[in-house]
Amino acid sequence: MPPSSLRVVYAFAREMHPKTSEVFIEYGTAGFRTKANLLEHVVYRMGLLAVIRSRVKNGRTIGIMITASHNLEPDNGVKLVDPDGEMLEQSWEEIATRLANVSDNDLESTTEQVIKQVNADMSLKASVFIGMDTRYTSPRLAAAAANGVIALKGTPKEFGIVTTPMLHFCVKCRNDNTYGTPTEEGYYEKIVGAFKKIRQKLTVCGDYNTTLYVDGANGVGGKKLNIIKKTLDGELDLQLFNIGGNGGKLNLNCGADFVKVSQKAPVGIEHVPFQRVASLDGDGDRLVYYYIDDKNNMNLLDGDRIATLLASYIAELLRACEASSDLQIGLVQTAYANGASTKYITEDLKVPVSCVKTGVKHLHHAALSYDIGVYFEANGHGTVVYSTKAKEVIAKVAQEGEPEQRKAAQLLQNFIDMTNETVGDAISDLFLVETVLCARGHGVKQWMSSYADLPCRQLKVTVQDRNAISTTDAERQCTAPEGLQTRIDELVRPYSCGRAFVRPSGTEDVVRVYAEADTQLSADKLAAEVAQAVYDLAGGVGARPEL
Ligand code: G16
Repeated sequence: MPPSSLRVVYAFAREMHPKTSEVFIEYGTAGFRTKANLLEHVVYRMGLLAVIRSRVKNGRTIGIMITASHNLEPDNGVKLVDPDGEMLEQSWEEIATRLANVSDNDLESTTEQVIKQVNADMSLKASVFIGMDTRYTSPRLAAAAANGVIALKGTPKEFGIVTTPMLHFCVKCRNDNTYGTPTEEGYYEKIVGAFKKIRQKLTVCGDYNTTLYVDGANGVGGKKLNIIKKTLDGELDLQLFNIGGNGGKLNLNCGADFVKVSQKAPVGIEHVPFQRVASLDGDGDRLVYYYIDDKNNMNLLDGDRIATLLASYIAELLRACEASSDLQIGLVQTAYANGASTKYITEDLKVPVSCVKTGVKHLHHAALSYDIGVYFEANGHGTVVYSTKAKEVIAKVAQEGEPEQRKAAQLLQNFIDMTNETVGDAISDLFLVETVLCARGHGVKQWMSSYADLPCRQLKVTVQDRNAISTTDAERQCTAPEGLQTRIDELVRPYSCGRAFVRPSGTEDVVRVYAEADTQLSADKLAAEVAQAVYDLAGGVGARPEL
């Protein structure tokens, strides 16, 4: 593409997707996220960037997902997906931020600079897959992304409404046809197909029952499960709630984030004591479970629980294959992981744990250092990644092992097929969890009994500039503003099993506060005290948090 053709980049921008806001926007934890009306020019520019990225990757397909995931309806967002279905390489986030913030007048020259900087061969073909969630602002933004792709003579392919993990899956399949077929149907075929295969090998027993309630957060995940439900041949009886309709609003008082953060049951769900409920988030990339007990208490089974459940089952199958000494399994968490889960993983499961910064991109990267890496954020965002070596060892046992070993290895192969290895995926994770519970004949009580969570509380504080907060040590220590960490240390000291940290959110304009302690009362009090310290020392706005 000759440089003169870049003029069209400006023409499209000025005529169709002008930059109308001076608000600086940054590529954060999961791409750009803000009020939807501030995003059109940003998304258009990400269309341009996706084409450049595709050319740098020799014409391999790049993904653009229009979603603000767990955020409420007025927000929206955009993120890029790399050829292997992973999040955009981190070194490109600065480029994305630069391109998103230049004026329309400087867009052509900045695009040219970026092309030179990354050494993109603009004569190559470029392919970009575009997906969107159910927000009413998403179609307009998806069109802006497609225009960005067209402006640089790339080929956009629109997938319409899909879950975020489905788009990641399709991008991966398009670039690696051994992984699956790059369509929504291809996704069902692989993930749901593997679930059905594995269920035929298991007998429903013990306290496991096949009825599962689902909170769809009024987003895309519930809608897709409604399609899947009809194909399950009775292996799992999905009772779907909050799947849009009935005036339910996206992520409002429902969905995985609400359930995890508020530690309350979502609205819109019938309560039956000890009934398993799976709660998805708005774009279907997070999953937590909960149940209400006979005393009407809410019991949360979050990302830490899912991680331990999956890791222990995989370890069990590896032992049955007699492959556990050949393959190193490891677990990756963030600072939000409940202290009790980390203790259980290291002391009982004897699986090594690493702690990294919030953001699936960081967890995914760390998990790749193990032969089998299980990663989950406590908020329910995670998956399992298997190295080529792991897949080869398991395949060999499935072919050549003794009968019992072969059986375990074949189960493990189905388990791998059921896993969306590209990114955290609520639907795939739901099938993985249901498989383990069914294989063990466990209901929620047994699942819950593996360890006792330390009571915890999360709060949000609004400050003038959340970037005034800096952190280190996987966000467990605060380095700025001065004095805040010393204050947090003083506040934590009197509490038994006390722990607290603060960090700026990368998806909302807030500072997040996390605290845990030996009782719920103490965790709540500690969180409120730390929130006050943030407010006082980091420029709080609005009402001061109350104790
Ligand atoms: C995104 C990220 C997650 C992260 C969450 C909250 O989730 O993908 O890794 O934990 O945001 O991030 P923060 O605390 O920085 O706001 P989602 O489900 O919203 O895409």
